[in-house]
Parts: sequence; C-alpha cells; structure tokens
Amino acid sequence: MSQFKIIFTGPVGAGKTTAIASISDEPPIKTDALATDMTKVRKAATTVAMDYGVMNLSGGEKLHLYGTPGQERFDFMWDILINGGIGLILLLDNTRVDPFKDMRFFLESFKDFIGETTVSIGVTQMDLSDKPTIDDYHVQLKELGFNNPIFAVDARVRNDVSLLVQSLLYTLDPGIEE
Ligand SMILES: Nc1nc2c(ncn2[C@@H]2O[C@H](COP(=O)(O)OP(=O)(O)OP(=O)(O)O)[C@@H](O)[C@H]2O)c(=O)[nH]1
Ligand SMILES: [Mg+2]
Repeated sequence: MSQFKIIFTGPVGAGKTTAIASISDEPPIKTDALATDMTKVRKAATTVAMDYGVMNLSGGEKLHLYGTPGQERFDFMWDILINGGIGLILLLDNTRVDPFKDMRFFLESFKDFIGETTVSIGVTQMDLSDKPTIDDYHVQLKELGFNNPIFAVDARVRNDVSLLVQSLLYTLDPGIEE
C-alpha cells in the first residue's frame, strides 16, 4: 500500500485546520491553543504545532495530510512538516488585507519545496469578500512565473477541499486519483 504526504499551509485563519478536518477519514489531530495575541481578533484558537488527518484514496493508498501553523513565530515547524511531502496546498483568505502579499510570501517561503514538488492554491472566504477575483489571482500568479491550479474553496465543504487535493495529485501524476 502506498502512502503519500501533503502539506497545507497559508496565513492565520485561511482554513488549514478546518480543511483537514473536512476531508479526513479519521478523526483529525489538532494542536489548537487559545489565541492570546492579535490572532484572537479573527478567531478564538490557532494552530501552534500541526494538524494531521488521513484520506483513503480509492486505490487503497493513504494520503497523510499535515497542516502548518499560520503564525510566523511557529515557522520552525514548516521545515519539519514538509519533510517527505509530495506537494503543497496553499490556502489564502480573501478577506485579509493583502491576499496577494500572503500568496507571494508563502510561495517564497516554500519555494525550494515547491520547486521539488508542486503547489495547488485554494482561496477561502470568497463568500465574504469577492475581490480579488480568481482571474486577478491568475494574473498575479502568471507574473510570478506560476501556472498552477487555483480556485475558490470553502474549507468547511468536503467536496471543495477534495477537488483541491485532487488537482494537486493530478498535477503530480495523472495516474493517482481519488
Ligand atoms: N465564511 C467562510 N468561512 C470559512 C471559509 N473557509 C473557512 N472558514 C472559516 O474560517 C475559519 C478558519 O479557521 P482555521 O481552520 O482555524 O484556520 P487556520 O488556517 O487553521 O488558522 P491558524 O491555525 O491560526 O493558522 C473557521 O472558522 C472556518 O469555519 C469560507 O470559505 N467561508
Ligand atoms: Mg490551524
């Protein structure tokens, strides 16, 4: 049985913990702690170490899902979590002040890993803020030299997150399917 590992990253509140909980076939493991700093303006809890879940793929393969903390002060976990991964899911929150800046920051922070693997991008909270549009993101990505999948997802919706994961698997190997 093959085992694969993918990593979810992105800024605070983008929905990494929620997305992994939405698609995991086993109860997810979370390390959320009560937020004590500015984070709590946005939500009560924040990931301090990692999220973990598992998705069972149709061929009997297991996809291990790891989520990073969004806060930069926990970025020492990022390098640990990407070890052995086959691809990155970047979640962006469309209600943040400058989601393009977030996108550039995370693409830069994980550039070595992305260079060796690949990335698919999901934009959350588009129901709360419809600008920038996915077309705007496409233009930005192209300027940065990327041509990767990017679409709107609601991290609470299993099917949305599942499609995002499938886009990543398909980019890696059109033979691996859910
Ligand atoms: N309205 C709306 N809410 C969403 C959407 N996606 C996720 N959420 C909510 O946004 C919040 C995301 O919180 P988390 O999943 O903790 O975010 P995180 O990325 O793990 O954050 P950190 O661990 O702090 O970095 C949750 O309250 C979700 O229910 C969306 O598309 N629309
Ligand atoms: Mg989290």
